[in-house]
Amino acid sequence: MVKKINHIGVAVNSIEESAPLYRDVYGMKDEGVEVVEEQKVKVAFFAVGESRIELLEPTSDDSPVAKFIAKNGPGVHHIAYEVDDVCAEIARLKAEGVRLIDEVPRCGAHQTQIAFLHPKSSGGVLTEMCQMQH
Ligand code: CMX
Repeated sequence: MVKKINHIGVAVNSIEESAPLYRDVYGMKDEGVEVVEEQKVKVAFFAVGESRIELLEPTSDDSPVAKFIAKNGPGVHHIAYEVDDVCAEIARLKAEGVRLIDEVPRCGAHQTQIAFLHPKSSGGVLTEMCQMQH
């Protein structure tokens, strides 16, 4: 079952241009930048209590985030829920009839294992299940 909101993903054109709002104006702790090659994004995390805002900058024109920005402009892109066992959770959700984007978890930022649910079967919200590596 889901434990908490691990992060909220926000699509941006440029982390460099967007970071000052989160770091300097909102005063959130900057947890650094990482490139997630597999997802074709550069990400920056800003801590908010136990959760984070994840800024997502596309690293190529065929990145899912580039497609999202082209269609909607920058803005909230997904919600990520933390789970103890992502494989068990997606098996459970599949059995509940939820449509999965990732049938097998893949590597996310900060050494996480992640799997996305399709927004068409999660109330129009792109949803990520995320397992921390311990
Ligand atoms: N939130 C809500 N709905 C979304 C969405 C989003 N982020 N992205 C797409 N959609 C909707 C579209 O609006 C569209 O709806 P309509 O048919 O009603 O217009 C539908 O989903 C299909 O969207 P599309 O623009 O045609 O795009 P694709 O089907 O090619 O891809 C998706 C959509 C969700 C399958 C794809 O973006 C995906 O696989 N995402 C998961 C991976 C990802 O987003 N990685 C980046 C973040 C990585 C990280 O956090 O590390």
